[in-house]
Amino acid sequence: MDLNLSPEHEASRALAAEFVAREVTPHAAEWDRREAVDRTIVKRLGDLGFLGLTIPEELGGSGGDHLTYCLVLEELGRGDSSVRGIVSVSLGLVAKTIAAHGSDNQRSSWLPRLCAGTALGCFALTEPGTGSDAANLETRALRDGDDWLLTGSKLFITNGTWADVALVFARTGGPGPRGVTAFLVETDTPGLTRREVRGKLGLRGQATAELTFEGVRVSDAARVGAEGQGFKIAMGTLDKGRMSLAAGCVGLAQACLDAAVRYAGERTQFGKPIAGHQLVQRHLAQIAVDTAAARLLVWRVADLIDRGQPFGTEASMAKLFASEAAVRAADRALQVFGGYGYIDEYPVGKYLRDARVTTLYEGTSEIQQLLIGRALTGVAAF
Ligand code: COS
Repeated sequence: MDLNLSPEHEASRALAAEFVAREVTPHAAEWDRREAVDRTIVKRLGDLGFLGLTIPEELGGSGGDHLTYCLVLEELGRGDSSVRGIVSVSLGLVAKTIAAHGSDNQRSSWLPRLCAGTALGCFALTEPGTGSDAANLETRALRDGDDWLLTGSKLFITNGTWADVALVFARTGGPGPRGVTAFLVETDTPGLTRREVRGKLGLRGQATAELTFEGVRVSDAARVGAEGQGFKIAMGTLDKGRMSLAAGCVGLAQACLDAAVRYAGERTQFGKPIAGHQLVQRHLAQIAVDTAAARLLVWRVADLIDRGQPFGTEASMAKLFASEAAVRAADRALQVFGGYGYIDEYPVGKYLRDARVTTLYEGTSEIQQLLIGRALTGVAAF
């Protein structure tokens, strides 16, 4: 591939590729049609160590560096974005936050299960009224003796109906980012109800939910980090999450390239395979360049993290470019397929539907551009 990867990196990627070829790709279209991936996939992801990557083994994880994580996420994204999303959220947004900010008790009670795939996590930040403007979230946590009572609503929560634990961001203080605190809430706590969000354009296999909190009581031991630190925890988590999503987008774009090249070799028009038509080759070349460039941007972020360097702006660049590259790749692949791309006999229509959300979630393309712009100029334009 593009860089001289170590044998360990190659082995992790090969393991993920083999798993995807055997257990994901053959089922992806059916999961999409029935709007649910097979839930047993969660345990399989845990058994293979994919839900514990980068979490130290002594905390129940499978170790490995962030490049390994990105290689695996790329392969999962190549197979099915809904499956990739399970890992991005339960590991990338929840387990990693517990590892970084959780108490000893939170780490020992959740990390072994989350990493093994016997429990699943969801990240409850977005609300019906606050998406990009996350610092103004309205879900409240009020003190009641030694406990907290949570009231409010969270929307578009990946893994929401499947999760055993939700990392919830709620307002414990005044307005703005400094009034937000993070809590780990078990999803069977009384007062917490979950509703599946149906009718999505893509990611149909993924469990996406609205969570409603009506006086949900949690003890102070459920608080993650200090009071008022929740927004910083969420933003730090999302920086790495953006890399994970970008890695998935690389896999999606690669899947588009693979499908389009294969089809261009098989489909004949004007007396020759369409691969022999210059304008078709142009589409293939553009997908290939987009995919390779996105991959290198992702690997740069992984390398920065593994060397302990700042990486937030680079993560925004990778997320912005890779998500838009995935949408372009899927659109071009569909163009190569012509009418056959428009029916679900072939996978490219699903790729386009799955790709489309990636410029929206984990920070829209517009938010990424504002973050990059602020880093360049020192001026916040939001
Ligand atoms: N890591 C750690 N701390 C961070 C941080 C990061 N990446 N980004 C911001 N912070 C801190 C800041 O340092 C600041 O701390 P102080 O109060 O000590 O100064 C605080 O958080 C507030 O930061 P900021 O002023 O930048 O917050 P804003 O509300 O102005 O804007 C944006 C933040 C718009 C960038 C943020 O809300 C954002 O990223 N929104 C998109 C949300 C998103 O991705 N949603 C998808 C959810 S998951 S599907």
